[in-house]
Amino acid sequence: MASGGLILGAGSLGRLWAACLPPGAAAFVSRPGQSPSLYCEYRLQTLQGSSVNVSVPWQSLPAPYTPAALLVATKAMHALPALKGISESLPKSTPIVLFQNGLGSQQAVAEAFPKRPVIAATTTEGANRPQPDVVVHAGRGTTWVGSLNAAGNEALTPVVEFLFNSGLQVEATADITLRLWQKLVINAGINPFTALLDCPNGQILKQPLYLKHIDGVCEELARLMNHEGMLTNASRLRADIEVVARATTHNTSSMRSDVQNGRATEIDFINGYVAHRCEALNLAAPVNRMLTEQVHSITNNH
Ligand code: NAD
Ligand code: KPL
Repeated sequence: MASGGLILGAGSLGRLWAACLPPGAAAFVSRPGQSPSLYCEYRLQTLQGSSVNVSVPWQSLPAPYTPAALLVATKAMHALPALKGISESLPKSTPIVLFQNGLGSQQAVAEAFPKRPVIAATTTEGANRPQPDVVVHAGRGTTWVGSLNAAGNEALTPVVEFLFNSGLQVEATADITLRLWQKLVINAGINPFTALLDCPNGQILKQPLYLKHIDGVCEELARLMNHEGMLTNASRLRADIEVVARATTHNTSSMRSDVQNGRATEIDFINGYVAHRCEALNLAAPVNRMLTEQVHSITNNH
């Protein structure tokens, strides 16, 4: 394990990466006070439908080696608090690789740790956890990886080489912010509607709530993206959203799943981020604000 990596967050995505990396290449960071079981044991249901037993060590910090990377696989609202809880025990040279959807959490981490290598990843791999000890690899995708600060630039190639060992498709990018925005657009146009309508992704497309508000969502997104230097327009964004809604027509979105399971959603980092950024810039964002409030009203995460 001299060059092994660590994973913070043993949920669906963290368990997918841990299962795909070679045995011994990754360990989960144990929480302070966690009961000392040596291994996290679960089954991975592969894309081909087979079931594989996986055993990943729990590692308390500081680790007895310098980790190759720390993959942060918590939800967006937990990334910064989780990192603050362990940063004293993590070598300053270890790259922090952020896998959160949406925007806002990555910038908060980069600001909190300006001297550490901070890298963001955005993935279209799909994983879910129907039972505590089962992870389903639900869809193959691509993981884009790019640095968020100067220290991250130097760490990018070794991090990409580390992630390559998983056999998942990994691509380095010089503009991770654009990739994060592209994913945010898809999530902003699908997730709140699936949560509010309690339906699979494809079913939103004919629903009055979606038809009434999707152009407003996209106009606000396009205005903000143009302001931030990304040339786009609302009809292009709507087309992108609808391609993904159709391609994932039977999927339950992560936000619908969070609502169904009584968990906090990532709405504040998706439509809420758009509303907040627009308001700070004196750009109107009433539709993204309304969707954010509506999702808050059906959950408890105000
Ligand atoms: P998840 O809720 O299944 O897993 C998050 C895990 O983090 C949980 O096990 C939680 O207990 C753990 N956690 C929270 N705080 C912690 C702490 N302080 N220390 C250690 N562990 C802590 O979520 P997920 O589906 O794995 O998603 C993680 C992130 O990846 C989200 O931002 C999500 O949007 C993004 N993402 C997920 C997928 C996917 O297919 N699951 C795909 C793309 C992006
Ligand atoms: O990323 C997703 C999510 O559920 O969060 C989409 C693309 C909407 C697929 O379900």
